[in-house]
Amino acid sequence: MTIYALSSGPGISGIAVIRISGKHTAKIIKYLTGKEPPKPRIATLRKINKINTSELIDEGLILWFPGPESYTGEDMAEIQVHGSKSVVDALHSSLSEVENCRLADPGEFTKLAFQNGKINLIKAESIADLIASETEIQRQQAIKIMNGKSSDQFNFLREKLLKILSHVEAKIDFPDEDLPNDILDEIKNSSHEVIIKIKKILNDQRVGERIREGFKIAILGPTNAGKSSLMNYLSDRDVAIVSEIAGTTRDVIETHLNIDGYPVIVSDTAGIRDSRDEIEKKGIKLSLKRAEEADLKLVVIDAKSTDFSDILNGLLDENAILVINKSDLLEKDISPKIKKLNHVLISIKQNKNIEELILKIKNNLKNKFIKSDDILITRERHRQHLQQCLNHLNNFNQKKAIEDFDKAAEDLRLATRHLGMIVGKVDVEEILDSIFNDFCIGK
Ligand SMILES: Nc1nc2c(ncn2[C@@H]2O[C@H](COP(=O)(O)OP(=O)(O)O)[C@@H](O)[C@H]2O)c(=O)[nH]1
Ligand SMILES: [Mg+2]
Repeated sequence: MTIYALSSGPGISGIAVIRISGKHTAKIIKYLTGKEPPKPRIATLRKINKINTSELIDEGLILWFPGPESYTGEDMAEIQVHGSKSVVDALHSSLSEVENCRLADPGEFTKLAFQNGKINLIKAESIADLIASETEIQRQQAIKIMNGKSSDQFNFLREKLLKILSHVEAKIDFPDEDLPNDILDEIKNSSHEVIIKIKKILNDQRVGERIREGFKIAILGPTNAGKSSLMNYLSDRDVAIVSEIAGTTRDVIETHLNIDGYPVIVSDTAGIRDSRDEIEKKGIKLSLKRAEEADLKLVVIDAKSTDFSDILNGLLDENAILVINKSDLLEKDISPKIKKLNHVLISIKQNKNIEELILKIKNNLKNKFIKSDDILITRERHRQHLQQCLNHLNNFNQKKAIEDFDKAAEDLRLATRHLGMIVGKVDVEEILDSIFNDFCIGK
């Protein structure tokens, strides 16, 4: 099967790039241009006709990449034409007429690259991350991992485990031979070393995932405190409805922001109060769930409020900032009970003191995103395999007696397998689809 797809972005552009991959690629170029493929990897201007006619679609550059020296490892071509919808449609329609040639699925080019051994799984994921990256810090993380930063580490640990495994298996194959003491020591030291390394990798405060997915800020508090107003202020546009009618916001509203280069997802939530309205109650439940998932909570209250519910009190932990809004309405001091809590007093209406709040948010972000070269995990998938690997290694380490060698070997095999699954060194068909489905078509 030969596949094709628009690889550049949709919409009008100066140039559009259409990729073709598969064994019919050379034949397709011939159909389209009436000529043999040009010299490999040299951009060559050709007239591109509708298939089997001499009706010109456009003039464009053809790049011919004979396999296996191509992105997918198969014969490939990239056709650069003018980036209009009609040109791209005409070319697509011609390609669809070729037998055994079809539109690519999302991520299919990269999936082929993985299946043909051109890239490993981590690299495939990081290509998706690079394409999706919106901020500088996301780009930096994706490119480092694409360059093998984490694959190298995981492969290094896996090699170590394989070496231990070979010693243990030797003991199983030749049970009468005593393993020299230094080899037993080496097994112990090596497995201990791997355990310590993995623990260190896992103990990363999930910075990699936060960078990839965005740092989650939830705006919470009672109705009418100014939560939606704050959301709109932060995002510099009207994303949420602001109204004096309590209970206006019911669904969680999300917006993606770039604060000093840090990717942030802010959610505005329904005001927390006792409500009999079923829909509002559902909204309040969602708010509390957001509060649990958030990396940082902005608990907003009205400066004139005197009571402070248990729910709100429960939200104030080290990952929360208490924001007291509507300072413009204050005639006397805020209630002493609330005043003694660490807080920022603002007025969104009069634009007062909001800079201080933003500074606090930024400092919180900076502390959570502490730059470290030790960050190797960017997805829950990595974390789970690494944790499983660690569990099996711990089991392995607990087996002491010689009779346990068989079982110990099995623990090691499972540990090695989980490390391998991160990089894609074992049969991983079942996890492939979930990874490549995240891509867009043409990648
Ligand atoms: N006086 C005053 N009113 C505000 C301030 N911030 C928001 N409001 C008003 O308070 C009401 C409720 O605001 P909203 O953002 O919808 O609150 P939410 O229910 O917490 O989302 C609206 O009428 C806003 O215009 C402020 O700083 N001072
Ligand atoms: Mg609201």
